[in-house]
Amino acid sequence: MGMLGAMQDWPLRIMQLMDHAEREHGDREIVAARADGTTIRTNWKNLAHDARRMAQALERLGLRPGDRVATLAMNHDRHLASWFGVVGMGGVLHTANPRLFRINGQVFDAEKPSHCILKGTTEEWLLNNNVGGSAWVHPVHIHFEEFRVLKRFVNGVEVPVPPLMSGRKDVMRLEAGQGALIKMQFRDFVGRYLIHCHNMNHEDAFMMVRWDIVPDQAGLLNCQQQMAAHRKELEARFRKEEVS
Ligand SMILES: [Cu+2]
Repeated sequence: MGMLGAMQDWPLRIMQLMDHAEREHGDREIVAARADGTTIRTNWKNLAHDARRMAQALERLGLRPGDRVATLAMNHDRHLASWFGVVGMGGVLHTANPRLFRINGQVFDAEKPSHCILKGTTEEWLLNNNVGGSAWVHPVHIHFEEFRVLKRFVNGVEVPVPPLMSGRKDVMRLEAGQGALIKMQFRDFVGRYLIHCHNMNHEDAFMMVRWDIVPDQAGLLNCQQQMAAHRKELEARFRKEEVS
């Protein structure tokens, strides 16, 4: 027996989003601010045109489908055009970002843990969106196991946990100035896990931390040694950056 679902019978590809936007919303305005302070006003029709030019330019440069293209750009119209341009010619896009985020003063390193946990324990973590002058919302996502929200804060003052937030969660949405005390249990598994911001531009710039669950005291000691080495390395790197 077969059944027709409500899903489309064609694969949803990135370029179909672009085609749809051009066809159905061609005049819809796109406003972008560039780093030099200028404001650019364009629309989906022009953007689709720019993306095709970008794809052709990449092909002329000798790029072939499957080749990787990295972009170094902020969130403006040219970057948007290059997203669709790269994907349109069959390339694989990597949005490289030189301005890496830090969490607790550390940049992300996939090879080293930034926090060590002994299996079978429970921990309370304080999540704080307290970057001065920033209005960004960070949907903080934690891998491994769902947590419970024990307390919520706005600018350091405790506020009630609303009913919607009292269940088990794996994302904590934090607006500027908001914080949360959460509780997690580390029961069945050991290994490497992540906590990261789910805003795509933030996770692309590595707003994330690796944390490990280890099986025993020997594992904990080993993990802590790696963590200390990581911190030392970062300190040396930042000192070098400040000097140069
Ligand atoms: Cu974020």
